[in-house]
Amino acid sequence: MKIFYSEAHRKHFPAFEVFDGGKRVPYLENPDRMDQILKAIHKTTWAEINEPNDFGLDPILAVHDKEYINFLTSCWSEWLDSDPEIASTPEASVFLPATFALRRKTRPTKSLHGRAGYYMMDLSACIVAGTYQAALASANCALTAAEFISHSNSAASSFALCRPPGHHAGKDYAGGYCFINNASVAANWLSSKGKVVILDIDYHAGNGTQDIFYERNDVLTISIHGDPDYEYPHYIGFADETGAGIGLGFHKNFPLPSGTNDEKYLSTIDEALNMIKKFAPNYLVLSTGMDTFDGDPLGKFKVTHNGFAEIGTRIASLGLPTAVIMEGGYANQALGDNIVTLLEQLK
Ligand code: SP5
Ligand code: ZN
Repeated sequence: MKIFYSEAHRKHFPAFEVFDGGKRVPYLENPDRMDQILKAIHKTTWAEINEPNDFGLDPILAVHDKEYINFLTSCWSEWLDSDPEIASTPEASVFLPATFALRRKTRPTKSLHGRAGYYMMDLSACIVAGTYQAALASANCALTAAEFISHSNSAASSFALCRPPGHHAGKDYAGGYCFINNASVAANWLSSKGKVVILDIDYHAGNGTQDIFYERNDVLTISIHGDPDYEYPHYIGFADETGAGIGLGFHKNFPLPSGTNDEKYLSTIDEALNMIKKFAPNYLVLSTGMDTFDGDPLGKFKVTHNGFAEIGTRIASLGLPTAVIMEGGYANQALGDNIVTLLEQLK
């Protein structure tokens, strides 16, 4: 299986994030996640790791707002320029706003903070010097994985080992460790070549992906996740959100209870797969988070290692060209083996 991976993710390693209550904790979405995955991948016989190609900004700007991308490009240097002492103060070693734009009747204002609170949805998408470069390389991994499956005639799969992840990033906002919506950029790129479905199996609702395709009928989006009634991102991912305009009926959320185990999860996968078969897409983009794992520090599901193998088997039974896009998963010790067991079914 072709795997697309860039070392650029190492440039994005904020010292901390902020949890509810204002607690500073070490950034859970860390480079060690990739090292664990690479370690497991190197143990297999079928993996072929490649650098991504550079697609330039056009396919990214086909999904994201230009001013938002401009903000990501320059905010770190603007932050440094705002106070020459900043780089050496541990308290300010990541860039985060402390005021957020409420609802949509707001606008980005000129100041750095006026754009930051507008373009960011929470306190877990910390920006440091290398964030933008890492995010671009991550998007290129997804695009290269999409390009690979578009060229092969059979039901080939590819794996984009993306970091930072993408599914919480919307057209004009970052959040939840995500800056550029890698899966959406890849799916949108593929949509000029055929019908695309994005199936999001990260533990958290794929709010960014939902927003981006909500009014489109050429890309079906499905997300299986912890019910927003108790889980982040809290305000989106409910069962009654099914698309709008011509996109009505082309989005589906499966909010699941805390404690969801393999059996419950797999029966939900089967429902999702039935929807996908009816849609009859040409390509599958699989937003793959491993944070549904029993033991993930951010999740409340109980999916097991064997569960991931079975999820992979059932998804593979669709027989679709599949670009697997890495999203979340924070039980680093188990992360590599979990993703590899899923990939093994799709190779
Ligand atoms: C890509 C991805 O999986 N992003 C997830 C971002 C989740 N951020 C949520 C932060 C809420 C922290 N709540 C702490 C509970 C720890 N027991
Ligand atoms: Zn997640």
